[in-house]
Amino acid sequence: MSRAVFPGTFDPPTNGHLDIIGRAAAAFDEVIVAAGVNQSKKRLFSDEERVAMLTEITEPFGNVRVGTFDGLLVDYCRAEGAGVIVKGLRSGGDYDYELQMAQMNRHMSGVDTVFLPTAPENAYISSSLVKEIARLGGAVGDFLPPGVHARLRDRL
Ligand code: COD
Repeated sequence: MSRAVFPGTFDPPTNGHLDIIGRAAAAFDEVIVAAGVNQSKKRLFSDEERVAMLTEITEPFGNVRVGTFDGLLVDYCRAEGAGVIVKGLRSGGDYDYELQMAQMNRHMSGVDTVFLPTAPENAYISSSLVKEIARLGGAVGDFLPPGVHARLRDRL
């Protein structure tokens, strides 16, 4: 059985994340969407809120579950018996950053990373930009699953 982990901050989850989740779900027997928790970066949404949003948007997929991790990603993969990490790539910049982590993670644990190229229509979506635009009064409904959009509107 192939089990993959799709890790991220997901603050908040976007249509770009959701596309990668759906494609990973089609490629692997089981996918764990793992939200990093207790990390130093300041978040707009709490750990519980990010897990709730991820649980809601992954509900249609029968082979996806949501988890949280704190510490090294490879330790979480080992604990969950996952042999693959899934990452989405939007650009050469993402690739440069992700390649180094993929090689380091493989060196540490033998866990390999599979990169999925973003769908072109999601290539310019990032959680940070969406939050900035929303804070400044811009429309972000095109970039977010509806439930996530509603939560962001409430928050801001
Ligand atoms: N289209 C496609 N993919 C996308 C899009 C989009 N529009 N937006 C984001 N993605 C992808 C990202 O490329 C990434 O693969 C994933 O979705 C999650 O993105 P984010 O921004 O929510 O999360 P990140 O990149 O901040 O998450 C970083 C981690 C938490 C995964 C990383 O810091 C980590 O592994 N931390 C654990 C500590 C550790 O093990 N450190 C050692 C590393 S070698």
